[in-house]
Amino acid sequence: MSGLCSDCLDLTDVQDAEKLFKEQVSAGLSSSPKTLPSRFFYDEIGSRLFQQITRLPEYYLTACELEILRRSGGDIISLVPRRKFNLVELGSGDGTKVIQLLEPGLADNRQFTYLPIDQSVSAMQTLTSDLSERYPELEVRGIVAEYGAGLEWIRRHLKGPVVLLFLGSNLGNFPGNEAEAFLQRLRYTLAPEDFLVIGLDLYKDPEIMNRAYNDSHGVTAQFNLNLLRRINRELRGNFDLEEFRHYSTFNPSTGGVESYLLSASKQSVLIRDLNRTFEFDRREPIHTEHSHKYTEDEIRCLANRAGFEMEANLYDSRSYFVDSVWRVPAS
Ligand code: AVI
Repeated sequence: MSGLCSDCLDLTDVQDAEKLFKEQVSAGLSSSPKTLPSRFFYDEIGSRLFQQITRLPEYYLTACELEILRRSGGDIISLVPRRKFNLVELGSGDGTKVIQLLEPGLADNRQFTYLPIDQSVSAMQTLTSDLSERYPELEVRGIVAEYGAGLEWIRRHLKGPVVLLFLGSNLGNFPGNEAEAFLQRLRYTLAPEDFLVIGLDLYKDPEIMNRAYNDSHGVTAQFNLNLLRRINRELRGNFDLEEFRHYSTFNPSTGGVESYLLSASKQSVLIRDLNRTFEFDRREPIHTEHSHKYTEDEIRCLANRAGFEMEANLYDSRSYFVDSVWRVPAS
């Protein structure tokens, strides 16, 4: 554990993270079809590219959620009993969204601590110092950690009611049944009458979804290709980024936008730290991300199965996105 920024707690285990990256790259590129987990997108460069994606006109998700929170941030805060509480955010990013809850909370003289959890030290440093400068009266404590370690810290250390924000359709990137298991973990972290506010992208016209993952500026392509750049840098790989192409498309059978990197030619790639060479056929895919798009039924079912009660569903004006407010039942 190390104190990298004054208002932050750093729970990162660097050795563990490096080991996991190595193991998962090796397993993913040895499997058929080849895969690389999307959780590894977010090194410093990837986190910056993702922030750029959120500002693209085609990537409607962020603008829709911001619209919802601008309108209803104050209502979410008013659901919490009038005593000191904790506003926890998993995967906090640049803070643009949470401001829509912080401002009404502060304006209403509510007592609370804001605890963002994010893997990126630099993103956390920027966020906590920006917020402290802008709102000197705000109590903020950043936690630099993977979701799992961050949640465990929350479960052990926090006293008082919790509102947990899990925004941006981040749940949609969990593979298959891991999403449900993760929601159960969130439920276990929370106490009776705590709230989870979960942002989910809704199933809509595939053309709209396809445009969001194939932006005209090529930022999403760079974001996807950055996985290979990261392997080159951290595991001494020799991927030629010009020899791989970004490909994303909605798949109605899986209910998600599936993203791939396609090999432009038959080629061999050496990853020195793995002591291995991987062979690629022309147009062979590496599956890099599943971005799930939810139906209303799926959302209801997820909430029930994880043991939450659905309190409210907040939609943007086009009903592209929902912030669903779930409560842990009273014991
Ligand atoms: C973070 N996550 C919800 C984004 C998504 O939409 O799946 C990541 C992303 N991938 C491509 N564009 C954005």
